[in-house]
Order: sequence, then structure tokens, then C-alpha cells
Amino acid sequence: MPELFGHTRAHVGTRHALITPGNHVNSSVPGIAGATAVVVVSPAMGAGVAQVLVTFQSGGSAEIAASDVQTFGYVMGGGGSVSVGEKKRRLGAGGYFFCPAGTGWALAAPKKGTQVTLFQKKYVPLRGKGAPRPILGDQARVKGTPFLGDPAANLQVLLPDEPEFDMAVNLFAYQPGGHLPFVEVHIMEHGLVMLSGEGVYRLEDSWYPVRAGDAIWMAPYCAQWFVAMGKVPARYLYYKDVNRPPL
Ligand code: UGY
Ligand code: MN
Repeated sequence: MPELFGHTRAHVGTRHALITPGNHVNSSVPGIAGATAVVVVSPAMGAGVAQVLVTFQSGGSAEIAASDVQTFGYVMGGGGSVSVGEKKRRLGAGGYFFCPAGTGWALAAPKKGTQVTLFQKKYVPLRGKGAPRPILGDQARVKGTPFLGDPAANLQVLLPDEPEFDMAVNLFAYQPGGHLPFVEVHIMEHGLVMLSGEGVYRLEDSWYPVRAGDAIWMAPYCAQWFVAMGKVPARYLYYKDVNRPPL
């Protein structure tokens, strides 16, 4: 339901942003057809990553040619047939793919209403290392670990932590009351989407109520902290840049 009298929880600042579903406006993205695409995070706001929410109609498709951009995709609901280079698999909710730079990817035959969150980033090669490999996976097959030993905050790491990979994508699940153990301040940037539940996100010196569907951008060194609230676990998917020297 739209918020009244021009009110919104959205905030777009120079170092962090919150975009809620009520703010979404579609844009057209080359290669994506029969679908809506909402670019919730992008270099246009100062980010080094693009985060795009794609909602497919039946008969929709995505066909993205190889370039210097790599793409991670996570199926939030529905499903479709995904190919990354020569690899192909049907992915349902919780399925994900990683397409390295220099390889193309496609999604075909989506169920009506299939939603996919994409994180796209220009690849930064590492001297002496080759390109990362394509991946088709499922969150149900990824073991979670208590974050810094806290069973109320479960972390699943979806991509290999190998030097070839310059991006990570993780899933966090918090029990109600679970929280990040301290206020993080770090060089890595985040793009994030709330998958379920609700809570409060501290971003720099502001505290925001957030819930399923909200997207957040955190610039490098943006102070960040989260506490889950409500009756059900709060879950979010997030991106970070990793494995590259600061200079
Ligand atoms: O991986 C992270 O930096 C993570 N703990 N940050 C976050 O959830 N805001
Ligand atoms: Mn962090």
C-alpha cells in the first residue's frame, strides 16, 4: 500500500541508501524482455555495484552477452531455466548462478512472477590468477554457520572464497532479537535485499525500520548494524567486494 501524504521510508544519501518496494519504478535493461526491472542500486548513486530486481512474466526472458561485467543472480521466487556459458539448469526459489566476466548468461521459460535479484560488477583481475568459474547452485545445499559463534545469526556463503573471485554473496538469517555483534565499519561495499522478516538497520548515524522487499546500499566504511524484530526470522541476501588489494 502506498504511504500517505508523500511520506516514504526511502533515503538516498552519499554513503548509504534505502529503497522500499513502494518506491519502485521500472527501467528497461537491454537483454531483458517480458519482465520488469528495477535498478535499486547503481553507480548513478555512487555505488561500485548494480543491484537489479527482475520480475518475469510468463514468456519473459533474459539474454545477456559476455562483457567485462560479471553477474550473480538469486531466484527469490518462481523459477526458470538458467544457462551460464555451457552450463544449464532449472533453478527454483533459492537457486542461484554466477556468470564470470567474458561469459554470457540467459534465463528462459520463467514461471509467471519469477523474481530474481541480480548483482552486477565489473571484474577486477588479479595478477597471476585466472578467471573465476561459472556456478549454478542452490542455497538449500549450502551449509550455514553461526556468525562469530552466535546461533541467532546464521551465515551462508554462496560463492567460493577463492582469490579468483572479487565478489562474495551471502545469506544472513537472524532469529527475532538476533543482531550483528558489533557496529561494522569496513572497506567492503554492500548491496542488500531483505528476503523476509523485519528489523532495524543502522546505517551511519541513522536507524531505519526495514522489512522484506527493502533494498540497501552501504558504501565502503558505512557504519552498519542490524537487529531482527518481529515473530519470524529476518533474512537478507547481500553482496560485498572481496579479495583485492586496497591499492
Ligand atoms: O559480511 C559482512 O560484512 C556482514 N557481516 N555485514 C552485514 O551484514 N551488514
Ligand atoms: Mn558488513
